[in-house]
Amino acid sequence: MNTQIDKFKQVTLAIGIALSGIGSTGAVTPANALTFNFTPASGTSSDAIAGFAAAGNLWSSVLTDNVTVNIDIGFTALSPGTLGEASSTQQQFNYAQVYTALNNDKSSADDLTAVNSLSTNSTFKQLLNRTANNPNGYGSATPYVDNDGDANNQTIDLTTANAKALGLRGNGNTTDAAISFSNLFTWDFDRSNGILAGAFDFVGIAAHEIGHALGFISGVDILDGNSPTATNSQASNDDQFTYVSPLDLFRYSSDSKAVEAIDWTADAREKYFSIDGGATKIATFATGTTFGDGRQASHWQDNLGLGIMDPAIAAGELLQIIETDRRALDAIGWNLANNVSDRQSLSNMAENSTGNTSEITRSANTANVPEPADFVGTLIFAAVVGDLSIKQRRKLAQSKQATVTTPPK
Ligand SMILES: [Ca+2]
Ligand SMILES: [Ca+2]
Ligand SMILES: [Ca+2]
Ligand SMILES: [Ca+2]
Ligand SMILES: [Zn+2]
Repeated sequence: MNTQIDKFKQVTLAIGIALSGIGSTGAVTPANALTFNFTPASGTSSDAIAGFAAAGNLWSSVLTDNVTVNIDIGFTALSPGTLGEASSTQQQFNYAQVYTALNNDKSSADDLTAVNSLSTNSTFKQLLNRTANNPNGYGSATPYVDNDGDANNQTIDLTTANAKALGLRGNGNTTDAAISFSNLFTWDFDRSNGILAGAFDFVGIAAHEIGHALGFISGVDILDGNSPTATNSQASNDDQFTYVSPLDLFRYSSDSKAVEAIDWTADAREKYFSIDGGATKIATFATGTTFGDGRQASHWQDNLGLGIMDPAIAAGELLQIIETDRRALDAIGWNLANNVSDRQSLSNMAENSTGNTSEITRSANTANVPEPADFVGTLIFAAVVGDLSIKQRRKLAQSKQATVTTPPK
């Protein structure tokens, strides 16, 4: 009954500017503050600008890294049926750099567990499928262990905001994400009195998009969108898929756990977030638009109330940042605020006074969920994963220039 929130683009790579800005971060931002620098397109309404600011505040209340995230925002007439568009800027690093950064960034018990689960070699092992050189056959869906140590076993693809949280790049003027909402839909900009039936939670969905920018992404969407289908037989070798995200380092299945590897396959087997090598399942992930459950892998599994990174939402529903979301962001390099549940209850639980964030689910909003007739039929963020042509990415990955490419608008 829910409608899909978005299709999140992972289009742009910024190559070769690692570490250039480090050392200047403390000078421009106050201590322990995650700040958002929103740049509205001309014509963006004051409601929308305020809505983005409120969404940023939801994250600033739970994350404390000295990071400034630059986001271009817009609120305009998009193509019919498109709720909004979003994309992030991403940058690739060697796995060893990311491991070291995660290790240095530890600030919670979860961080300790998470880093302990990671490979201490310069490469990592993954369960993979659908590659041209799958030993089970060209493009085969049968998973295999890829531990050959080549490019996709030693590269991590981070959103630039995530890289900042890990100290892998400094604050700067680079656009970290671009988010546009359609003004052709009915939005509720005010969470303080719940979400109107038939309207969508602007602040919650903006926070969802920001969550992607902060690093809640999976490169499995790249594999899912660039593997052979009935109409396109082209597969690529494993070493082309250098898009494992930090969150993917904690993506497991029972099969991958058995071989002590992360699960980076595109198929519908259950995948889950685990910070202890797959032993403990914190929450399940969506598994892919083409070969998975129909939702982009850069989300929690649909319809289980797993958090703000749920792939779908009903009109009238209030989206919440909950414990699962915070644990994911914590593990990939963000620092959680102390007493985070108290702060959450003040800032994020607008219509619920029971206090404990982790226990608040969609049921709090049941009264506001409209009848099916009120749902908007297609509510899809525009970019399709299939647009993420491997060819384009190859070209970008090979241009090792000290340039930054901003996301297409
Ligand atoms: Ca490989
Ligand atoms: Ca309202
Ligand atoms: Ca952390
Ligand atoms: Ca951090
Ligand atoms: Zn999304």
